[in-house]
Amino acid sequence: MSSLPVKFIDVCFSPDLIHLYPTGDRTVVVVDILRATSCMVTALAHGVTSIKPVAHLEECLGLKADGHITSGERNGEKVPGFDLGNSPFEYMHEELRGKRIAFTTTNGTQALDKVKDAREVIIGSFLNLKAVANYLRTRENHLLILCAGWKGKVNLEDTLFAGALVHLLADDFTAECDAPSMARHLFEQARPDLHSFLKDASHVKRLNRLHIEKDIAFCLECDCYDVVPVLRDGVLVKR
Ligand code: 3SL
Repeated sequence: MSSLPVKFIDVCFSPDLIHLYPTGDRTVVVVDILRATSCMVTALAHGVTSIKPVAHLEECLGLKADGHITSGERNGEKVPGFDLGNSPFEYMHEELRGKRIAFTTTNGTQALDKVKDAREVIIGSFLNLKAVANYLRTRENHLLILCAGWKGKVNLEDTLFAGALVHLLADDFTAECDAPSMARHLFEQARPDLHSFLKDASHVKRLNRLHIEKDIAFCLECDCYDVVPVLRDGVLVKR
């Protein structure tokens, strides 16, 4: 009787810890629930052709000359001179269909930059949770979930997503250290009402000051889109 090879799963709670994790043999799921990866998933689901994640503002602005829509934020707010900010609702507009976006954010695109040489990079959010889990079941690679956090610090919402994904993949992957079960326990506690669980989360408070409660509610909705963004040649496209 032949047994299937073991596939390992791990969770990195902050991009500042990424040096502890091998990525050359893994699929890395980058997650920034509020709001970068939720926006990326929404944009591709609504017909944007591609998203080029960039770490720096100047590089992003420079891509305008090349026909890109410039988008993103710093500290939650739209950058002066950019076409779009970082609300998922901005990425639902019909006129973005077929367009290429250049995207830079405080944490999400920085996290992506740190794993750009991984075997495979995909984008996760609650909006495409099941689609991501279904895709990962078909892959032979080991798995790392990278939480974008906030400026190197751990956050609750990305950890909850990691826990939700660990929960869905429990029969398919084997945990490598304690991080997956920590995230899963937290998710199981939060699961009955993610929104209430997160009401005192630091980034929720930060975003509430910008009066974007509806973004938070939307980013916590599960399985709105059957889309898995994958990084190909430095650009995110629909798989
Ligand atoms: O840090 C990021 O990448 C952003 O998603 C942060 S914010 O939600 O736009 O403030």
